Amino acid sequence: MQKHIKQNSILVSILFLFIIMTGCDTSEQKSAAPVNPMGITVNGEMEAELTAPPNVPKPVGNRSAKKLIVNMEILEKEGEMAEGVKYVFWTFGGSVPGSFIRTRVGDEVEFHLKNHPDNKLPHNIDLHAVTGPGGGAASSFVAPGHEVVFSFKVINEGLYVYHCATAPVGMHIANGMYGLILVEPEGGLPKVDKEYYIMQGDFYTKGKNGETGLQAFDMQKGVDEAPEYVVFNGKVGSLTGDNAITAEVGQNVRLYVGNGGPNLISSFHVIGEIFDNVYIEGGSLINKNVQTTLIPAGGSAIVDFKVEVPGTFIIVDHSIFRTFNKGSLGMLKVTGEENKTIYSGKQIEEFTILKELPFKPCLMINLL
Ligand SMILES: [Cu+2]
Repeated sequence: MQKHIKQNSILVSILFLFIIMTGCDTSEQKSAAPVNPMGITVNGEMEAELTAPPNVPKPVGNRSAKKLIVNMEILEKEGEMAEGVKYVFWTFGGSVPGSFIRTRVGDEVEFHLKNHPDNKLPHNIDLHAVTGPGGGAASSFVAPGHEVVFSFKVINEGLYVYHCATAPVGMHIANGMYGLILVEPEGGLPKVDKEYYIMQGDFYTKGKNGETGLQAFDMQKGVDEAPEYVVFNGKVGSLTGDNAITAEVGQNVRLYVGNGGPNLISSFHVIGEIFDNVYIEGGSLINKNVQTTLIPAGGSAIVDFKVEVPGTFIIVDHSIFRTFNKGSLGMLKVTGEENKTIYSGKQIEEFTILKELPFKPCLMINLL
């Protein structure tokens, strides 16, 4: 009898513990439960701010979900690929990459896509942020002089590529028809001091790299994946000299980086910096302390880093011939106080006269 009572009391204790533990689990799950985007109701409407690279629109911050009107016009226009090299770019909003679109999860986007009357070809848009067949492509095919309207609910946060998906798709993308749409989470991304928009693309001209004059698109080079130019923001030098992006020592910098392709994968790197955070492939997973991040064609990454010392930091595709021979070179210029502890600069420059060698006494070898 006593044995039974003892067994029962042990069972009751175990059951009690189980109930407490189960109760704890339930409350934790409740507090960590993600917001269902489909349950977010929109509150009013606004027109989306659109920006040309390297600029991005203002952060969404704490604004509520809205009906967000995007007015975008496709323009086929002649521009400069490199000094003296002209090219007819096909653009979303007049720039390569196209206008940056900034939304938040739960927004209902009403997309107005116009094809300028002076354009020669029909186009459309496939937004990777859209959940639906073709990412909007099937609903957005538009002839020159016409406008189409379609709408979508923004369900997944992240940084997404958009591009033209009209045949031949490779040609439309290769002519510059791509850009980025950012979907911020509820309450927005963590604040930083400076934000920029950079997108890589590979270009296929009839003439070899550097051949001047108006260059036509070369379909065979596109098929062969053998670009003459690999550039950031649509041209050689888009982010160098006076076009360099800037920051001050102590600031946190965020780069929204995309890769339009159409063919190449980018090994994105900033020489002399380490990315504190990388939102891998533009999604929600954050990797820390990254030197080079891989960005697939039709993909993206968000990189954050604090700039600690002044100087010019070179932005590259670390498939390095592309940088020094095909154009994928940008600059981040940082101004402010030196910090000799973090980086000393050149400390010693020694010279040795090698008297024993049959050189003239004035010949010196720099040991550094
Ligand atoms: Cu197109």
